[in-house]
Amino acid sequence: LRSSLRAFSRSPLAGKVNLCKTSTRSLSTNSSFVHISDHVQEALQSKKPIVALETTIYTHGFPYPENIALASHLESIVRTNGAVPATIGILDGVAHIGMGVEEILKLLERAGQQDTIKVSRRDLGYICGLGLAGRKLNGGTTVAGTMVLAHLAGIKVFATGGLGGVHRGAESSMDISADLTELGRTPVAVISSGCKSFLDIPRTLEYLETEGVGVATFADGRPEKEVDFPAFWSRDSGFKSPAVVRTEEEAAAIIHAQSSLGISSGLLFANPIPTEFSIPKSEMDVIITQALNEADQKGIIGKDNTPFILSKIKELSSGKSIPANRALIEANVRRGTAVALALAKLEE
Ligand code: PSU
Ligand code: MN
Repeated sequence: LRSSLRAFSRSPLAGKVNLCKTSTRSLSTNSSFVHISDHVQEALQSKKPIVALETTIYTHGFPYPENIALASHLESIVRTNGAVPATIGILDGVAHIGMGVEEILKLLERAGQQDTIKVSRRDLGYICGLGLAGRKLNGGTTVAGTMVLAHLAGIKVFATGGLGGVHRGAESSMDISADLTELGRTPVAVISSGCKSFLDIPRTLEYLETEGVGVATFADGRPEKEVDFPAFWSRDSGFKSPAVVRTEEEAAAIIHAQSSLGISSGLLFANPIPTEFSIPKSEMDVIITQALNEADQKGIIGKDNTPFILSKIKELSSGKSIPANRALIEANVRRGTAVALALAKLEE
């Protein structure tokens, strides 16, 4: 092993690998495609804890102007708990890591408009390339898109609401969110409330296992055997979590271990919705079935499927799901911030 490592260190690849490693902390802000804000750059340099935040939830989830209130509230949760927020999104064909207030306003006020696109991994080259060519589009980044950009900047912790997953009927539609493959290939830890039960939760867990993604749910005092992988509005999904963590320190230690071991896949930490906001699964199931039927009848597939179902659910629950949605995102951001703080301590 030692001699092969020595041989490797002399090979031309070695320099490149090193370059890659160090460049994550010194990526130029002057790229035509990526802009890392001053506040995020400063935090990276001084090794302050940073929490990445996505923008598809604002452009394709919450309507304007509620999305603005949520965005600024989430940033303030990160700040008041001692970390630096990095809201990530695309403006005029440039990927912004750490958006400022004006930039957030500019992206979010065009939520729901045709020219504000939902940007997953596959769309990043497209939207940034078009920007260079003079067609300047804006976009909200999904979990996958946000992970790619967070990793580019060297950010390891990312908090959001819900994760994409394997859709019901995926055995014929093949609709599996790119969030899952992204978790398989990009070393960023995502804190979310699991995924919505309009998805196929057991198959989502199987897929994550195949992709080599560590999935652990916060126990919140429950005995390990009773901890389900959460289903967004409901704390329980009927499916056990593959692993359990008790504290944010444990989560941070896992991130640190995985990074020290050189494992390049991501991690998923599931944080069940606060009990007082939890909506019983039976209640949500009725609404979800109706939303799924409608999407099916209307033939809504591909990237439009998730936003369509989400807005249908909102409509059918007559807005009841909104406070729950907001509460769980806030709880995830709080937890994500605590994980980032604990990780920064380990990395001192
Ligand atoms: N699930 C939610 N809320 C969301 C999303 C998913 O409960 O806002 C968004 C996230 O940005 C996620 C994306 O990454 O949808 C997944 O979309 P798709 O299934 O098309 O990959
Ligand atoms: Mn999909």
